[in-house]
Order: sequence, then C-alpha cells, then structure tokens
Amino acid sequence: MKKQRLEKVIGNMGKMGLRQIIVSDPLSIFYLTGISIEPGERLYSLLIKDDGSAVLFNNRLFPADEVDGLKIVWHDDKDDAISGLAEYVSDGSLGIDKKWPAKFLIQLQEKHPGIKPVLGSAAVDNARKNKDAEEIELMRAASRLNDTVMDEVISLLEAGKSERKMAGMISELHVEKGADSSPGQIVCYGVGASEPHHEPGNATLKEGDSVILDIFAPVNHYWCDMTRTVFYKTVSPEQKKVYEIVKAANLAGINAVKPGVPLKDIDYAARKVIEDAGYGQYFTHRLGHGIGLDVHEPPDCSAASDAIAEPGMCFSIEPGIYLPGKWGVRIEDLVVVTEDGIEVLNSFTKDLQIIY
Ligand SMILES: [Mn+2]
Repeated sequence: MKKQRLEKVIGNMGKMGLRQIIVSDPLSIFYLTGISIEPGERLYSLLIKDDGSAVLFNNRLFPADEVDGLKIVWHDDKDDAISGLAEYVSDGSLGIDKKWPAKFLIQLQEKHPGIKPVLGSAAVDNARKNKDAEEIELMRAASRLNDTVMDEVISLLEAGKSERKMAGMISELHVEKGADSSPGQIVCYGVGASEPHHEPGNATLKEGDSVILDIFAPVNHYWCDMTRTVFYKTVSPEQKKVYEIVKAANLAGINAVKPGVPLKDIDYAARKVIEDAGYGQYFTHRLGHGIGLDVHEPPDCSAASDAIAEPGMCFSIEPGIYLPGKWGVRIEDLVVVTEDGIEVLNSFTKDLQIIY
C-alpha cells in the first residue's frame, strides 16, 4: 500500500467519524495500491479500516500483483462475491464510495443488516486533492508531453482537414509520444468555437476562423489538459481584442493563485477581467477544475467552490469568451499550488498566433 496516502485517508476518515470505508473508484484504488483495473460490472472494492487494514475484493479475471499491506480476496463469476465482503465489514457506519453500484450496496445491506451506509468517498477524494511530490512530477511530465503535442498539432492545421480528422490526429500524436490513451479531443473551427463543448464534426477551416484546440490525455495515469486558440489566415480587430482579454483573464487567474486564497476568488480574478471588458455574459462556465488521476476531479474552481488553495492542489485555469453564432476563444493552463505560490505546468506560448 502507498503508506502515506493510506495515512491521509485514515486521517480523513477520523474527521468524518468513520472507522471503515469501501473504496470502489478504480482511480482511488490505484491511488492507494498502485493496482490499475477496469472491472466493468464486476465487484472490485477496497475495504479500509481505521486500524490500517486494507482488503481488496477482486475477480480472478483481473490479475493483480501482490501489494505490501494489502490482502486480496479473490472471487470468480460463479461465486457470491458480496458474501465474501459481508464477512469483513463491521456493524455500524460504513463509508460508501459515491460510485459504488446500488446492486452491491443493497445486497450488502441484506447480508449484513448491522451496517449503516453513509457517503464516504470524501475521505479519499480529499486526500487526492493535494498531490504529493511523486504525483506532481507525473503531472509535470504529462503537461510537458501535451506542450509538445500542441506544437505539432498547430503545424498540422490546414485547409481541407476537418475538425474530426484533426481530433483523431491529436489522439495519435498523444499515444505516439507516450500517453496511455487519448479519447475525445476537442477541435473547434469558427462557429463551432462559439460552443464551449462543441463536438468535432465535418467542418473544415475557413479564413478568419478561430480554432480552439483543447487537448488532454492521461500519461502514466495522470492527466494533462491544455487549450490554445489560434486564427486561420486572418484575424479581425474584434478577434484580436477578445483574444487579448481572454489571455489577460488567464494571467489574472494564474496571478491570483497562492496558498490560502479561496478558489472562488481565483475564479473571480479572471472573470472580472472579462466582465470589465464588457464580455462577462459570454464567459459561460467555471474558471477551472481539479485534475490528477481523473481529468475532472475536486477541487472545483468556480464561484460556487468552498475550496481554499493549498500546496499540492492542481487545477485548470481556462477562461473563455464565446460569441454565439460567431466564434470563440479559450486559453487553458494547468497549475499546481506550491508552498509560496504557483507553478504553471504548461509553457506553450499564449502569444496570438495566425496560421497560414
Ligand atoms: Mn480543462
């Protein structure tokens, strides 16, 4: 087991008044054990108790190496897997992972009526919010890879290549350079760029398009995520103005990050730049999201967030302006909160670029 991470989780359980939790998010199990399995519909759950014991319930279809401090209870498809788990849980409060299927929880309640299920994922989610040195190094490496891919992607933009074609090329580049996978890249041309989560389609580049490239992938399990907007052949005065506003908002967000600052204030620092420029109604989403083993995870960097920046937190700063029916601009970097400020994980240029 990853001992320090397990200790953090047990500390959090204590604060939540929990003596036992069931962890089922495969990413959280990986975080604690180093075992990476996608179990589909089969039972795959890690029972953690506050005495430090950890038992993994796993199907024989998914081999796993032995892990120090971890007991593995194997089952196969003909076994009543939940009965095995029911023997290990104790009466009283039992923290349940927010992603644990109801079919398991209901069976467990039938077999072990003495348990009192409560939502328990925060014990692990809160630990995962503050990345340790090993994780930050992996986040840096992932974003370095993404910087390289962005550079190549921009050079591949040309007339006749559809958004969908470009999205596929980004995925190929990611994997070629060492990403674990690269699903669903976001490429938007012109009017497509006026929708923050535009689905890449058959549109091809036209002179004067803004091009949003939002590229993301897990690398050694940790995600990178960066957005750049470039212009094809020409840039109008309004596009130039909006680009500089979004860039200033991105920098204002970055400059606001340091330990102790509420994340909602970071959102506001960036949002204010866009509001003051008169485009507030066109910045239609939160400033950013936490990232790590998952591409979107706590903490949320929005007006509704109650999180306070702490060393090791890692999130995106991604302001945008989307003009309905016209075009849009978004600029996104990943940042890590350090002991005395911030480290920006992306170094790819944010200077306005016109592609020919
Ligand atoms: Mn993002």
